[in-house]
Amino acid sequence: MMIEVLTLFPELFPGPLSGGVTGRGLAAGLLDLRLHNLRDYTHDRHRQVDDIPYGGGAGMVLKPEPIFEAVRARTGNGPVILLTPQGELLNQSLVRNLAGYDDLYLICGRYEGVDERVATDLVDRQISIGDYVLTGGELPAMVLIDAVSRLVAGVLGSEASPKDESFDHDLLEYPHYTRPAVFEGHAVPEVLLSGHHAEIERWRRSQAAERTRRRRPDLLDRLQR
Ligand code: 4GX
Repeated sequence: MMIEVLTLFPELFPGPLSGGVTGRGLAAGLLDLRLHNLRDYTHDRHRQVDDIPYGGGAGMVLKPEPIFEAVRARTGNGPVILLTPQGELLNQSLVRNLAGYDDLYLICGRYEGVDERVATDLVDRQISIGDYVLTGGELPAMVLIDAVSRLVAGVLGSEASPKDESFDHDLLEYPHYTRPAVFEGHAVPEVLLSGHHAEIERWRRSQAAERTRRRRPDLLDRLQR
């Protein structure tokens, strides 16, 4: 899968994506991360990417022309995505959908944001990684790339399958334990040491259901709809 990123700070990439599963995906060429510096799509002497907002107010807004020019120069034909708190919330079902494309084009905004015509007339989707305010779209882009990458065939090794995990059945994960059987006086639940696979399965299901009910009742509400 090819993932292109348009940003004022290409040097932030691959950043944390260089380690672990994503790092191996990149090294193996299963993921092809291509960075584009927004400033390279300006033509004036000052390479200006931002301007003051019409109507006044604090802060600067990214100009439309360099962003439009960059996107029009792309080679891929998958969705163009703007990372923004105004977007739809990223969740595992959206991640699965995005993982189905051969390529993605991610636009990272800075400052107060981007000219609204980027949102209305250029991008295919606007995506938010959560209801909090960051300083730019680069960390959200990395979050999206990480989540999508691990679903790309071959990226996640055989050490873990994306099958029986949290959210794939709309529940939180059951608790995991490893050795020692007693740590600082805290024992591993007996059932896990029993070797009764059917009972273990039943216990895990009930733990997953109970912690979802307690911690994330919103996930269960969504299931009922
Ligand atoms: N999930 N931010 C983007 C600038 C901006 C604002 C509006 C485009 C339109 C965020 C998030 C996030 C802060 C990234 C504002 N760019 N992005 N940036 N949460 O907080 O995605």
